Amino acid sequence: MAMMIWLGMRPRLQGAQFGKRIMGSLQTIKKIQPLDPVQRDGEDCSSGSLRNLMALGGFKRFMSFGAGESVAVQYDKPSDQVTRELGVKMYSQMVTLQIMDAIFYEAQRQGRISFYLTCNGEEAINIASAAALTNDDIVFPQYREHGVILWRGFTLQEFANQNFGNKSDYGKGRQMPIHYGSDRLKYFTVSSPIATQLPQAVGAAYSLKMDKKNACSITYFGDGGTSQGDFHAALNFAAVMEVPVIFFCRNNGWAISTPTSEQFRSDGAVIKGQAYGIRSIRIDGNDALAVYCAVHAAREMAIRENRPILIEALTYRAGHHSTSDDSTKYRSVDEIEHWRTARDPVSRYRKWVESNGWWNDDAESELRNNVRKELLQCIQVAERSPKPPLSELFTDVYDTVPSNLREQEKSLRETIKKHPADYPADVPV
Ligand SMILES: Cc1ncc(C[n+]2csc(CCOP(=O)(O)OP(=O)(O)O)c2C)c(N)n1
Ligand SMILES: [Mg+2]
Repeated sequence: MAMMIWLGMRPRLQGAQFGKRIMGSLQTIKKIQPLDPVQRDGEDCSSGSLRNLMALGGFKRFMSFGAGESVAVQYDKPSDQVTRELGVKMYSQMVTLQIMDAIFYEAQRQGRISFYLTCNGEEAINIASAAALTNDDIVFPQYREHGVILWRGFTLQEFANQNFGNKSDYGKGRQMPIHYGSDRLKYFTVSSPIATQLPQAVGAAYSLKMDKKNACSITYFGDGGTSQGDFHAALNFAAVMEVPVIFFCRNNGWAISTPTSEQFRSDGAVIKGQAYGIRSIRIDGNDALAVYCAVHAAREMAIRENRPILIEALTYRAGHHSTSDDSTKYRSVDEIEHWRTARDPVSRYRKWVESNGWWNDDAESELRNNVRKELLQCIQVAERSPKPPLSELFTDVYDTVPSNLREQEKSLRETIKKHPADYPADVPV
């Protein structure tokens, strides 16, 4: 790859020696900033300080380092890798994601759906990482990655059906909104308990390896997810079993109202990957091109070398945690505003697309109008569509419904008969 330079380094180079070795060995690595905690000896390297570094524009693209060997990645000309067609598609999907988030959020506020959660501020992570995968790769999401399934072809109607829990929802209305999933798109259904998806992704990667498939699995999780036992078990298994899995950590600074500084004392997630012997990369998650290049490179390494890769993307949760949260109660409005404007990944990426002559204001308003129109139409259809019947509440777990579930169904029907006003009138009993 002309634009990407990989450096295999000897282990345990410290501080300035480490930096010199990189700089000395290849003149082209000029843009890499000292991100590595080893290089920033003596400084406070909590993820909070890295975040400040990022806010100050402290690093341009990304740099990575791994256990036992250090690997540096840089690209000078992203346009070599991101063609016009791909670049414009990525931008269009980021805009679609923004519009979708804004409209579904409003629909919840109007009481039309029970819950919603946006990925505001993380659009680059969502779309650019998805763009770097192939459709054979298997995705294990947390819940703030609906742009990944959007990229894979989940339609606006499918999103609306899930959020309205109607009879066309693949989960048959048994889950809260935003619990998307699709067999067709190799996207495992969102499951709310944090980090359960990580060991599952490792198991799937192991099966891909056994079957000698040219594919990897990828699992997304937040900074909060790294405090779960499942995170540690998954990393250890993946390292020892040498499986092609990408651990994608969205370090957005918050786990609901808990800032990263109160979640852990390590230097973010990247160091945890290293501790398990996993090659780990830290990137600027608000830089779509960096995300794309990192996932593209990680995928190649994971599959070619049968090894796990961890990517920690530094970003900021620019929205509330969900519609059940008001984040102004625990963080300043100025901080949120800064990230929503000056650090917005979508307008930042737009600048690059525009600078290539691929986009303009007319294209922007046409896209926004079309997506808005289509989504409102899908919402109308989803809202009018019948709900799944009550009997579906008890199916799909067991091959034959066991007696205790049959009893529960009977008891539920009797209760509904006694108190019909307390049950939704639009669910066929
Ligand atoms: C095992 C478990 N514990 C607690 C929760 C409640 N919970 C839901 S989301 C969340 C925060 C997760 O934060 P993070 O992983 O950083 O993801 P983010 O919301 O920032 O994208 C918590 C604690 C849960 N769903 N599962
Ligand atoms: Mg978080």
